[in-house]
Amino acid sequence: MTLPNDVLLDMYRVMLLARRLDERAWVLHRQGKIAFHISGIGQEAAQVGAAFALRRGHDWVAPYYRDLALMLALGMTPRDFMLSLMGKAGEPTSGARQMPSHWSLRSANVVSHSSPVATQACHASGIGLAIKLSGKDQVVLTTIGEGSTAQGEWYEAVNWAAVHKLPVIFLVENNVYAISVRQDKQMAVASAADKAAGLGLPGASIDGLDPIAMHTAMDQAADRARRGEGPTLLEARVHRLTPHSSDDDDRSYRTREEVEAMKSEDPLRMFHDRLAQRKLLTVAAAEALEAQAKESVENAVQFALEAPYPPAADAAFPVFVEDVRHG
Ligand SMILES: Cc1ncc(C[n+]2csc(CCOP(=O)(O)OP(=O)(O)O)c2C)c(N)n1
Repeated sequence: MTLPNDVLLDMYRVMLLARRLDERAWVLHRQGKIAFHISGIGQEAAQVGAAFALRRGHDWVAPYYRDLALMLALGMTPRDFMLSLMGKAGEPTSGARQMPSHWSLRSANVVSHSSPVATQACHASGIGLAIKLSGKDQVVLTTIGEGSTAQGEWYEAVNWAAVHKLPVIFLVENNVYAISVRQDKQMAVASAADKAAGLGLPGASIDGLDPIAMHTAMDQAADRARRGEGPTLLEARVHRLTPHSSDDDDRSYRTREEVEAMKSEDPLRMFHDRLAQRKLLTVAAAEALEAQAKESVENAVQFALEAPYPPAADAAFPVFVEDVRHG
């Protein structure tokens, strides 16, 4: 499928916005204005390609913490993100009750995930079963890092979806590291997609630095799911261009040369160059998008800095229910 020019430009716009927001979050962390950040820099193309292949607002999504670009593509705003980073009142992902980047967005059927990795895959298969039982034509996308595909929950979720032909797309964003642990210490196969063979569903490994390739693979997987043919396992090969999180120093487990080599394949810059070569993105248009992204990021930062914290009296609600009735 050939994507229209305005869609390609919109993909670039979202990737750029995600990058600038993410970079700003690192600065806020270094300034002591936020406590924690977990970054998606380097994974934007895979996420945006995937999101744009969904019927946004109709399909369901059970994402993982690195999915800032995916969430923006689904309609989350920079203000929502900044409020959640700062734990301010009105932040939509958890009402400031858990760490940032646990996501949730009602308007796009995005369900929040738990901190134990891989549990979102079980949520996705459960939602897939509900969709199948109700006869709707929705699909569920769930994303995960390759290290987390070693978890029992992930195998159970994929197995269940394959057995019952549920409309789920399992997308593995393979950035080679699970914090400090390289892929060859996480799995005995070359690609996370190879795991599909033993579980009875199709699997494919995609260049996750290319949003168009990603979109094509996702589109086919979504069609398959809507036809009732069941789940697909996709691996997007991506780079993690930052440390695992703001609490991590990646100099202890990877060389600067390795990171620099990855930066030479920056998906944002590569997509920019591709669109420019095809004369879809002029210098003026690229500058305008930069200015827009910057303005929207600074506006969100200012808004969140000035926003109040939630009242302390609300801290336990609805975490603990005070009035429990039995029978
Ligand atoms: C069940 C469980 N074990 C350990 C952790 C701590 N933890 C958080 S992220 C992470 C690494 C996950 O790596 P991967 O799945 O490859 O995703 P990436 O962070 O590389 O995108 C670990 C071990 C956790 N949150 N949950």
